[in-house]
Amino acid sequence: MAKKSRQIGKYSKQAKGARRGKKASAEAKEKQKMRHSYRALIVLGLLVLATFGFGAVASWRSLPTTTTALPTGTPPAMPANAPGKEYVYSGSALISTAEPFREPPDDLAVWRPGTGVWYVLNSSGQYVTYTWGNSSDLPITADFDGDAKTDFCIFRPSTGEWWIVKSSDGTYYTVTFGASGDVPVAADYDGDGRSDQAYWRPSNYTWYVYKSSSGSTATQQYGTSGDVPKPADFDGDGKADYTIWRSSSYSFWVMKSTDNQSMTYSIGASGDEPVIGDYDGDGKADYATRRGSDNIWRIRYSSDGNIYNTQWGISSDIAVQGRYTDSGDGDAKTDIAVWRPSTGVWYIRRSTDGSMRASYWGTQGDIPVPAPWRR
Ligand SMILES: [Ca+2]
Ligand SMILES: [Ca+2]
Ligand SMILES: [Ca+2]
Ligand SMILES: [Ca+2]
Repeated sequence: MAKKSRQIGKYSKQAKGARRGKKASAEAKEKQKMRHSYRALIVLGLLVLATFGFGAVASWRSLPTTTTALPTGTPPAMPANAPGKEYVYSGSALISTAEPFREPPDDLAVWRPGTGVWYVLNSSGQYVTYTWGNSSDLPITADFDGDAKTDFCIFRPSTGEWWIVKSSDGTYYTVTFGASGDVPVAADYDGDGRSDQAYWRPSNYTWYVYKSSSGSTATQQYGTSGDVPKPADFDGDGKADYTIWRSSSYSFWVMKSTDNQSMTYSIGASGDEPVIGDYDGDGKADYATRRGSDNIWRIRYSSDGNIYNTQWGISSDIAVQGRYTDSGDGDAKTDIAVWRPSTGVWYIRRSTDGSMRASYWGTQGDIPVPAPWRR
């Protein structure tokens, strides 16, 4: 019976189809349309999945890899400036801060790119460690909250982000200022006692400064292709001057913050390295170079205009000139100093009497970050 029924059914369908040939053709078209609709739906679904999937992967890939949680909100208000201080910079490093009662010296410190750990040694022989940043970041030594203590900070070249831990209260914030390829040149350009986020763009030789005093951005084209930005206060007004080192003519070019006039000074020879500091302690940065072949530091004192040559270190050393202090050296002058990566030893030439202080701190692969950490 069942077989017969199916046969009948088949027959019936065929008969029905024969009777309604035109309608069957229309139905087939309708079914085809539906199949197309289903396919369209499936394709749309796949597209949606792909979009969300890619978005998830993209956002996962763009997550920062610092060891702390993502920051939220806008940077908090900065504390008021402490007046009456004078700041001297070497590159982005604050090398001297004059205060009414105490002048903070530079502490020995290194940053370890592999782990992102900062190791800061203070003058009492105590040390602190802090994990901040990863291997592709650049360590920055600057005082953004103006408490005369250096803040833990990294600049992320891939995104132009500054990740800053304020020494005043331990909180952190990020600022996006700059882009891939820019050179960070943090310093106090407006002279309010707080470092400003700043970068120099090699493609257009332009300085971009996010002024801490006003929150506005200053731009200034200064320099040319191949130059190296090294901001420092050459005219001694407490404001960093746009400064570049031109190795092709072994010359410094400075745009003075006092009158925006440019001045230049040639010292050394091709291949020399700029080692700006305030070696005579008069509050003005001095032109200085270091040569790898003879390890001679050539320093022009701003106070008397003379050039003083001092041999110090070996060519594989890293220059870490700064104002270090110990029992035998407590003046305001920058000390000639090198850090030896192979041994982790700092060789500091005391500005007071030219004697040597040797201190072990750091290991091969570290980046020296001496600054007034005061921890
Ligand atoms: Ca600070
Ligand atoms: Ca400032
Ligand atoms: Ca200046
Ligand atoms: Ca000087």
